[in-house]
Amino acid sequence: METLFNQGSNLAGGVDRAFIFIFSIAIFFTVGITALMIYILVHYSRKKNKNPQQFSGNTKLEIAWTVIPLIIVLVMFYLGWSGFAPMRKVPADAMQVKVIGRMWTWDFDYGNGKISKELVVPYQKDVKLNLFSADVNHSLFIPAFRVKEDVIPGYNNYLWFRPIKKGTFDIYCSEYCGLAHSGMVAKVVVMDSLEFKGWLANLKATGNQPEHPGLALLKSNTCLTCHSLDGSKIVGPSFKGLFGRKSTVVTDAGEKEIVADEAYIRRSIEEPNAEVVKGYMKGLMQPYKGKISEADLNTIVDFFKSENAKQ
Ligand code: HEC
Ligand SMILES: [Cu+2]
Repeated sequence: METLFNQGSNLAGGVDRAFIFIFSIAIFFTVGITALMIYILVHYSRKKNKNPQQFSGNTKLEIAWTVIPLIIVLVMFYLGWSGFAPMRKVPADAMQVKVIGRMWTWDFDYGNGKISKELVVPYQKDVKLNLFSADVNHSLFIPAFRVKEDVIPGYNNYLWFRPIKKGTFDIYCSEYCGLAHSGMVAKVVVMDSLEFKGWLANLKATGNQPEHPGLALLKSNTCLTCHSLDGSKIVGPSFKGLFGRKSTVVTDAGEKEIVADEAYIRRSIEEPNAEVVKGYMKGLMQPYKGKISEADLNTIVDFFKSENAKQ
């Protein structure tokens, strides 16, 4: 069972049991009812039975078709409940990892500023994931572990599991969360606990740095729904490496080469459609002139500068 169904966690068996039972019942009735229908169609056709028969009432039959389905749904309930109940009972000594979902990436925070892009966990150890969202609704889904929980802003959700198989498994976001939702994927890596200790010790502490206020402004002005920070093109060009980047823009007077300096970035925010980056559509980005204060513009430009200095 474990290998046939690729069960990666202690909770997978309970989920599979309920699933296989319900699925088998569904197959049984689909095949059975279809066969019975065909049989009745042929056997009671008008050719063979010229005069229809009338009959009514059959207590045995009625009891049978009430009691049998009742037993079946009660078994379904029992299997469903016994698979689900342990998912909400977290062992007290579980290792805790904070998971932050945001458009469109996952961060796994091991404390002390150690943040990883991959969820790495020790083999056969109970792990509790504390789920937080930095923006909209997401959902953390690890199919091989049969665990899935919503990640909701302002609500502290959690899930737990004990990995029973070493290796690398997929993590998905399974709540539609905007343009690059389908790219919101990560991996969970299960390794020996010694190996895990080494990995954690080597993980550089990069977190706990306060967020740049310019980044906060990009988020609150929804700039990041159209511009990525990681180099991928969404609706507009990526902000990665923006400051100092050379590109071609289309203006009313034709094409020209620009270097994204402070003045250009300001113009691009205040009047984006005067100089349109080649390959992108005019009119998608609304002019922010008058909508963003002078001070905020400075902060945003400063963020782009500081990002550039990091590379
Ligand atoms: C509806 C989608 C959308 C939103 C929201 C949006 N932009 Fe844009 N942005 C674009 C598109 C498309 C382009 C490319 C066309 C152009 O240059 O006008 C662009 C271009 C830019 C450029 C020039 C990039 C380059 O590579 O030269 C900058 C800078 C920029 N946007 C900043 C922002 C900021 C800051 C915000 C939030 C205050 C924002 N954008 C919000 C769609 C958007
Ligand atoms: Cu998501």
